[in-house]
Order: sequence, then C-alpha cells, then structure tokens
Amino acid sequence: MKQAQLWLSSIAIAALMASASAQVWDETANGGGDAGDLPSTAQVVAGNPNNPLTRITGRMATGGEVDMFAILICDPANFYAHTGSTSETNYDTKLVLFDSQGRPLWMNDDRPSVAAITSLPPNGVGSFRSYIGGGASAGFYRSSDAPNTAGSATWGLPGPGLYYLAIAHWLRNPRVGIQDIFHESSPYEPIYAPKAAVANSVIDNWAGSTTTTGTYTIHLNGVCFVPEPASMLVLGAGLAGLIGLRRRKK
Ligand SMILES: [Ca+2]
Ligand SMILES: [Ca+2]
Repeated sequence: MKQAQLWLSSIAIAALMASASAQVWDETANGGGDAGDLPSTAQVVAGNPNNPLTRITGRMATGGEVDMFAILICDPANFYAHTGSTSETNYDTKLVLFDSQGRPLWMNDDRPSVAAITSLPPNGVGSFRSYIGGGASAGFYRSSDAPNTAGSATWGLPGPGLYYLAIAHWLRNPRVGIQDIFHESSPYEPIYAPKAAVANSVIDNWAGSTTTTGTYTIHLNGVCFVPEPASMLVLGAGLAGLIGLRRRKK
C-alpha cells in the first residue's frame, strides 16, 4: 500500500502544482525564453487543460520580434484575446489567430471603438491595442478582400481545440511567400478574415521591421492550458499502479 500512497500523493502534488501555476503564463518564467514567430517555433502554453488561461505576459525584447503561442480554445463561443491597457502593453500591437495547422483565421490591429464592443472585456482595451473575439458590432468583422464593406465577414471559430495566437508590432505583417495574408492598411479597426487566395495556406514568414521594443499582456477568455506530456505521464504512472494493484488482488 505504501507504493499506492506514493502514486496518489504524486498525483495530488501534480494537481497542486498545476493549480498554483494556473491562469497566467509568462513567456520567460513559464516558457523558459523567447517564443518563436511561426507554428513550428511557437511556445506551447502547457499545463492542466482543466485550468483556464486568462493572461499571457511577455516581451518584444528585440525590435519588432513576433511571439506566437499554442493555446487550447476550450470555449470558442466565449473566446476573446486582447492586449489590454496602454500600460499593460506599452507598444502598438497586432494580434493574429491561426488554426491548429497554422492557417490564418483572424487579425486585428487597432481594436474597434470601445462602444462597438458590445460585451466589453473586463479590463478594457487601450487605443491602438488589439482585440480578436466575438462581441464586437457585426460591421467590424470584415474580409481582407472587402476591407471597406462593413460585415463582409462573419465571426466564428472552427471549434474547440489547438490554435496559434501571435502578437506582433503593428508594422509586422504575416505572409505566405510574398503575399500578405490580411488587409494591411486603413481601416485598421476591423477584425479581419484572411484574403481568400491564402486562407488555406500556412503562414511562413513575417514582413516589415521596426526597432521598437516593449512588454505585453494578452488577456484571454475561453482559453485553457494545452495538455502537458509531463502531467499525463504522472497520471499514466498512477493508472498503471492502480492496474497493478488490481492484478495482484486477483
Ligand atoms: Ca518575445
Ligand atoms: Ca495596433
């Protein structure tokens, strides 16, 4: 029985550790370094998938660097991401959301006017900061092929699962080859769906440059931690132990 107690207590410790680190993810403290800018180098926000992830904090340490994170959207109907107040994020941002394959879904540079966000996020969103999610007036969702047509796109996500979320300085543009994926000039406030020509392509580079550096906070809703291989191993060992006990009883 000593062995079984040991297994159970390691499960309990793993659960405690997961809940202690729940909710907030820091690029350096939790991620161990700079997040990459493409799906292949994105930082995986790993942890207990039952825990909500409400914030990612990080830094644009070199001019214009882009940070991409793999996240689990567990409640797509209530998903939003935004870059907070002008003190929480001290530079002019852009947010871009990609699906589990790295194909583009939505981009916003400057959040719609606060009055147009009908379900206002709890911390508000500063000028030139970014907002992706439902809850804005329908006219702000637009196709990158019809940027001046209010409501030329309809908000939605494919469903619960893995997504890639990137934060960039507004002068950095996601691309496929030499093709911009989104509309990259005025108006900046709509939440853009990609250009149809590249909507099914995977991002492979970012254009543009700036020497600006800064720090950021991304507020999240409807997001959970990506299941962590280490915690699955601990649970697996516990299950193996229980199976072992059963067998011995027979
Ligand atoms: Ca970074
Ligand atoms: Ca912006």
